[in-house]
Amino acid sequence: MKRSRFKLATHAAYVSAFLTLIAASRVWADPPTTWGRPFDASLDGNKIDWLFKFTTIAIGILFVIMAAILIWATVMQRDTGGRKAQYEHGIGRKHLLLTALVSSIIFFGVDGTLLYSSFVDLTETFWKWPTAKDHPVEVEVYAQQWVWNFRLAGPDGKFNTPDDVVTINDLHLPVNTPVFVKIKSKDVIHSFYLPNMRIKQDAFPGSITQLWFEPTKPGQYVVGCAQHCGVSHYKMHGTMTVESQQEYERWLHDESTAAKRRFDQADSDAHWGWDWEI
Ligand SMILES: [Cu+2]
Repeated sequence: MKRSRFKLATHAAYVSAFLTLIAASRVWADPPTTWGRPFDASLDGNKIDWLFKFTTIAIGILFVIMAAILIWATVMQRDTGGRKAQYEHGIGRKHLLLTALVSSIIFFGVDGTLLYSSFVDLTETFWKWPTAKDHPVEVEVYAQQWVWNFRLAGPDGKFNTPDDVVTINDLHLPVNTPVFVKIKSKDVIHSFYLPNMRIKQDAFPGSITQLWFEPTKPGQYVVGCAQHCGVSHYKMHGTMTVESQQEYERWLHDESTAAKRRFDQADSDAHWGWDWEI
């Protein structure tokens, strides 16, 4: 009897390990996959992915340990002879210390590592804003129900002037160049989301938020809104085209020439840009 229970417990452990392996393989799956994370096409997205992987591994290990204890308790300790279950509240100081030790290892080992790594990533990368010497591409983003408005300064380098390139749901960027984005909202709270860049930032009416990233792979990527912002929230998405420096400059030149031609001083709705410093 004892032998068959042991067999059952072993099989259950195999199934748990197998399921965990499948889950872990999804974390590592390289692009493009039909499910799992969108692939990372940015310089620093790997830092975010590391946090995902660490969290999955830690939770996977804890899951297997907990499942093994539960399976052992329910299968191996099953009452077959009319014996009543016994329980206890823990025996004194020794059990208390053991509980405190296990909790501390999990808390500081898992949560502590995540907190520390996030803090380091933020201070050393994501909040280290590009300066003039990094020559970033500067973009103003104006969110509204339910489109993304993008503004590039054009050849004069100044925002809100006739040569600005203004587009709707269509962002063009050069590859391997830092991109500094400042965001505002016209109406409600939106969230500027670039899944392939592993970056996301809320857009508020009345204040400016910012983020930066560096695309490293040419291609077309989704620009999403990650904040439910009204009935047509699901329609609020655009395209980010990452291209070579030459292609980008050609596009910027053509668009800027066309923008100057159709500039209308009286069209106040079109002049939503703001001075970059503010
Ligand atoms: Cu939105």
